[in-house]
Amino acid sequence: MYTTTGLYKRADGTPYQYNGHWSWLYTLNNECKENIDGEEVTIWQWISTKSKTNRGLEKVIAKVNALNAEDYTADSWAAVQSALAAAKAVAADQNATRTQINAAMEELVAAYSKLEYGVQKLHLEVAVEEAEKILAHPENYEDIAALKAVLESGKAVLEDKDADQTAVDAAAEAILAELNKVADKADVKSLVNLIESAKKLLDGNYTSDSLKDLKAAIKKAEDVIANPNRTEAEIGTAYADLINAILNLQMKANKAALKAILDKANEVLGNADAYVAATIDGLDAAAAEAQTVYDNTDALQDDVDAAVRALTRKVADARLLGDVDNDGEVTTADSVALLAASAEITSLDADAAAAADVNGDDVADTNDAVLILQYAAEKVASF
Ligand SMILES: [Ca+2]
Ligand SMILES: [Ca+2]
Repeated sequence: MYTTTGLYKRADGTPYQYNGHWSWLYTLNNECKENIDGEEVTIWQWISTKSKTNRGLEKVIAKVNALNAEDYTADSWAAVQSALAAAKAVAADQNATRTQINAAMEELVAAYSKLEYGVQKLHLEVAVEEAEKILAHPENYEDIAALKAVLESGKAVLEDKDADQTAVDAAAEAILAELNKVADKADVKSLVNLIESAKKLLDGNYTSDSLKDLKAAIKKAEDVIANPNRTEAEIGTAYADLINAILNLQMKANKAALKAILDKANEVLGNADAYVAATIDGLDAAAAEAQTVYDNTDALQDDVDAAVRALTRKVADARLLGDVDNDGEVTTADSVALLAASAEITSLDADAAAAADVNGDDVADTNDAVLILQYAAEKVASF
C-alpha cells in the first residue's frame, strides 16, 4: 500500500509503503469519491464540511458581537469591526476553505486581542468647565496666570484623541490643584457652579467609596449655600473640600477583558472531560479567584489586570484531548498528525502524545487516530 499524497517518502524519495492492514490508506490518499448531486466529492472534502473549524469561527464572531463599542478606543474598535465583517463573510461562504476560515479567525482574534480600553475624560471635562467659569470673571482673582496655563494644556489633552488615561488624569489634577489655590477667593456663585459640575460626576464610572465622599462634600457645600449666616471662610473650605473629593475619585476598572477570559475559563471547566486533565489542573481555583475580582464593583484596574493575566495563563495551558497539533481544535488534521507519528514518519512530544491518547490507554496509536477522525467527522460526540 503506497501513499499517493506526496507528503511521505522513503529515504530514496519513492512513496512511503505502509503495511497491508493500513487498507484505510485509501482514505488518507483521498481516493474515496462519491457522486453527490451530480458533483464528485472526495472523502476529505466531505469530512472538512463536517469539521468543527467553522464553529470555532462562529464562536469568536459571537464573542466579538457581544462587546460594547464604548469600552474601547475608536481605532482599536474600527480594526475589530473590519476583521469582524471579513470573518462574517467567510463564515457565510459555504465554499470557504479551511485555510480561509483559519485566516479569518486568526485576524479576528488578533484584532480582538489588540482592543484598547477607552479613556475616561469626564473628570477632565468638568475641571475644564470649572476653570472656564472662573476665567470668565477673572476680576475676582489676583493671580490667574497659572490657572490659564493648565486650562490651555487641559483643553489640548481633551482634544487629543490619542491621549491616554495617565495624561487625562494628570491634566485634570493640574487644573483642580490650581482651582484649589483660588478656593479662598471663592464666592457663592463659584461654589454653586462647582456643586453643579460635581453632580455630573456622580454618574461617572467611579468606585462607590470615592463617590460617597463626593456626595458628602456636595451635601456640605449645599448646606453652606443654604446657611444665611455663612462666612467667607466656610465658602472657601466647602470649595476646597469639593475639589479634593473630585481629585480623590477612583475610577472603576474596565472588566471587559476579565469577563471574556472568565467566560472562556468557564467554558473549559464546563467541558473538563474534553481536556487533558493535567493541563487544566488548578484552573478552577484560578477562575474562582478571578470571579471574586469580577464581582467586586470597587475593584481597581490593577487588580483586574492582574486577574486577567493570571487566568489567561491558566486558560492558555488547557489542551483539548485529540488536539495533537495543538491549534486549539480537534480536526481531521490531528488524526493525520497522529497517523504520521504512528507510521514513524514523525514523532510526538510528550504533551502531544498525552493529547493524542484519547482512549486513555497510555499509548498514542492508530486506535486513537480513528477515534479522532470519527470525532472530527461528528461520528462520535466525545472520547
Ligand atoms: Ca488540532
Ligand atoms: Ca490510546
